[in-house]
Amino acid sequence: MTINYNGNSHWRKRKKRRNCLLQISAISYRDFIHFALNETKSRTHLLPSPLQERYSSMTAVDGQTKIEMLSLEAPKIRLLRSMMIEGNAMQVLDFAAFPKPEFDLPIFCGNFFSTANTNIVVLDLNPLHDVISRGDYKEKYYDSLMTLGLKYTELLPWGGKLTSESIKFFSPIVIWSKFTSSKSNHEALYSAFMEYYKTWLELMEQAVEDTDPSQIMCNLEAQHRYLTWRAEKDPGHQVLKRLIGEKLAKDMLRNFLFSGVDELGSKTFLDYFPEYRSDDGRINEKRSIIGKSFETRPWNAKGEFVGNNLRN
Ligand code: BLA
Repeated sequence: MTINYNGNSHWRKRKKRRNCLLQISAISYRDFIHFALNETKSRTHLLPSPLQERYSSMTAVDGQTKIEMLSLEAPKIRLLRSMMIEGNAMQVLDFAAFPKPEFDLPIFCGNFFSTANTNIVVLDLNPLHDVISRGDYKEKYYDSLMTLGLKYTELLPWGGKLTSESIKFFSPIVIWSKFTSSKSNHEALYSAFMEYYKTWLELMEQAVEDTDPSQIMCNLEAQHRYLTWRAEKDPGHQVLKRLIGEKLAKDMLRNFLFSGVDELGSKTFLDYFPEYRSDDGRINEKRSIIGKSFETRPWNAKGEFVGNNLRN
């Protein structure tokens, strides 16, 4: 009896200590979402999105990983949505704000994938228009944000080679990083998220509606191209497929995460990215045609592109 009791008690203590360690290392992205929603509410009028009814929460096929979704709209925001995944093995946040096409605002992008040890993060105000060929767009939105960018890209250093095609969707202040889980790294990510999101909201508040129909069309097509890219090639696809099956994962990508891909334009993925056409006329399943590039950060402190191996 006594031996048994002692044994159990020892085991209970070990279990408690292990849970405690797990709690310290596992990040929850719930606070990020609360912060973003409160901050948005204080600056604009949020309305529910019609998507909310269909996409709210689900449990993965493992019976324990939870997926929670939120979607809203505002006068200048076509869609503000988040997806949070919380399981024993992973925590994920995909948070995005898509402006209405009357605005040439960047797209807010917070994509964080975490396991007990590793974090893969992209945080950016993704440019709606190409910052390399459109110097005016870079100047309008990013020149004044370089100090902010430099502060956080030092704290959360460049994550190494990535799908080359992705680089055109990123801005000179993108945070692309991979790091081990620690309190200080998670705190740095949380402050970066807060500052980047507040910055995006400020740009949103200042944004003046475009009235020229050709400019609005140009914004619309740029957003549609972005949605088309992500709905087809997002790295989250494989994880979602494992969690909820291919059919639901595809539905989630096209109709929730990148909603608008079937409504904002009629061009197809291959119209925008013809290099992905395979011999049988279908979309090449590879994520990248060019391959991975950019071992180091391809922008200098002024936000000028210095990666020399970008084709197209
Ligand atoms: C990896 N996620 C990556 C990588 C990038 C991104 C650049 C490195 C691999 C690569 O080069 O493709 C993120 N890529 C982006 C983003 C854009 C882009 C944000 O082009 C926007 C234009 N990631 C998620 C979600 C999950 C996720 C929601 O955003 C899970 C549900 C997982 N991302 C994930 C995993 C990896 C990854 C598992 C490592 C495996 C891999 O390289 O594919």
